[in-house]
Amino acid sequence: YAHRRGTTGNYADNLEVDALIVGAGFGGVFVLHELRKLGLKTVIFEAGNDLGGTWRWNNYPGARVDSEVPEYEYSIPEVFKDWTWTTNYPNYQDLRAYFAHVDKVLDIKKDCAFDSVVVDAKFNESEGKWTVKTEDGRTAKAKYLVVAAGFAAKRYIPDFKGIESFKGVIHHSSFWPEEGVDVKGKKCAVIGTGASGVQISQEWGPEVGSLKVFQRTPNLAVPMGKKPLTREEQQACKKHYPRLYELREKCFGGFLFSWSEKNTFEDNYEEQEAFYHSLWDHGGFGYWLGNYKDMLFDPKANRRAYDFWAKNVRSRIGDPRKRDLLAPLEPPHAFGVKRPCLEQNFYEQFNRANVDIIDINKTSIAEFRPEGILTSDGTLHEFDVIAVATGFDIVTGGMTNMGLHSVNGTPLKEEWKSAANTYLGTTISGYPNMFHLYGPHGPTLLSNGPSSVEVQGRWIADAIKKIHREGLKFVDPTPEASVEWKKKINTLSDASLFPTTRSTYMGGSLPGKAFEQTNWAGGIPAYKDTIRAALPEWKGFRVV
Ligand code: N01
Repeated sequence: YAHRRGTTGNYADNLEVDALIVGAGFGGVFVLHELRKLGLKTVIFEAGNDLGGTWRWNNYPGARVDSEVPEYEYSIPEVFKDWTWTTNYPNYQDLRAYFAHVDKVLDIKKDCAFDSVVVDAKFNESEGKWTVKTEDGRTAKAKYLVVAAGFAAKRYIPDFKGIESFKGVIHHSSFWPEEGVDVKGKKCAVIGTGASGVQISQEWGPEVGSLKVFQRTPNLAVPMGKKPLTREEQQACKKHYPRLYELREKCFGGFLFSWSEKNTFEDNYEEQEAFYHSLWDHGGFGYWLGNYKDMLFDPKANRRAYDFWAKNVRSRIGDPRKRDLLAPLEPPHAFGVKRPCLEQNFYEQFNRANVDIIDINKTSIAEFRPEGILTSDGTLHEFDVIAVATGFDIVTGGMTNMGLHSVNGTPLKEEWKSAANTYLGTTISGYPNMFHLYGPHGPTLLSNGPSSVEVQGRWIADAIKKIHREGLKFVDPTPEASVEWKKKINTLSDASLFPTTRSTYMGGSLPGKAFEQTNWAGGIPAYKDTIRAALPEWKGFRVV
């Protein structure tokens, strides 16, 4: 975390609070706001030096959100009423400015301890409190612990041979220097073609001397549809925002659209083409989570959607070799079982003579050398700057790497070695009074972040309110409830095509990590109903 340091923590040693939140991104800030309404003394421990979570860390070239505003913001009227965006897909600078605005309106930072990296946390049943320790040796006690670490808190850098010998500039996408890196005229490489790799490549193409993109799996990226937004058009719509925020929680992914009511082959070919085009031309995730309702379930329907994707993308790439690598005729996997990146002009970059794609399935990365990367065919690719965009210990990594322990003293990291287990995607058996959001077994990666965060954040606040009202010491989900929840997670996922491919939904890039669904694949409305139903009678909880 070193180079995100700067401010000192706001809290001294031996802090005692009602609730301690870990993480000052969308999730943590929302929960703080909710718990303040209950009159609880609450603080956030944040590893970085400011608000913003993922947008504090991910400032790589071209970093931009893939959910549209105003869906991608809080539904809090005091916050949205005086806020104006300049584009429907804000970049990381816009999002940082948004968090500064949130702070100005809600006075969030006064309850934040920055530079506070949590390394240990245990609950004492007789005391009914969590003891949390930070890397710099501070201790805090709280009745409630809320983990809001997000799905990308722990970066993953493959164990490339000789990586430390490279003499040029090299950074992981989520740890890019604040001051940026000058790439003008330089020999550059991007490793990985997830959303981060696609966005960096797209940004670098016009600037660099040369660019080589190391690809393992093509990203089945779809057009973003970015456009400018005026202040007037936003102001004119604001009276509808409360309704809009109600609506987003009624849509599968927490966006303002949902699946088509039709299956693919209920339409003839021309009708399918017209429907696909309407989604494609609009841009955004519509071609994914607003497609025919059987697209993620029926292999034939999925293939039809893939073929439309390939036809459109292939027409944008001039060179046949690059075309076949970036958008092959045969699908590398079912369309949409890996999150499609939203691109602006990613494919056009490869029409530049100085931009190339390297298929690491054919010529793998053998080792790093001081001058660059040696591939398995014996070619030494020389570079000045390398972006490692290989992703994260996705979804679970934030929670398993902060020293959380069960009441029996077992580290969560151990317990989740072969499988993650939660109850309701908000609690874990053996971790009393601990809640999490936008993490394992919630709609998380299959949703618009703020929608998930608000559904889960309000539930957490209501659970805590109920504990208070009923004078309870703690609540802890039972192991049986946790087993049932896991079955539900798997049943939802197994009905779809998700388990056919390793993806960020199914464990991600980290070698050796369990191949299992870590997200609720049933959509936000069903999720909300399910978690809400558990609360009145504490269904599935041991109550003390
Ligand atoms: O990471 P990823 P990310 N050698 O895990 C490859 C969201 N996000 O940072 O596909 C070489 O998706 C790996 O290959 P493969 C995003 O939606 C959102 O891009 O596993 N390559 C893949 O290409 C996602 O949910 C936004 O075969 C290796 C890439 O590295 C999450 O954050 C922006 C490799 C990793 O892709 C993470 O996205 C950025 C190896 N050993 C991120 N190991 C927006 O809002 C892995 N790869 C726009």
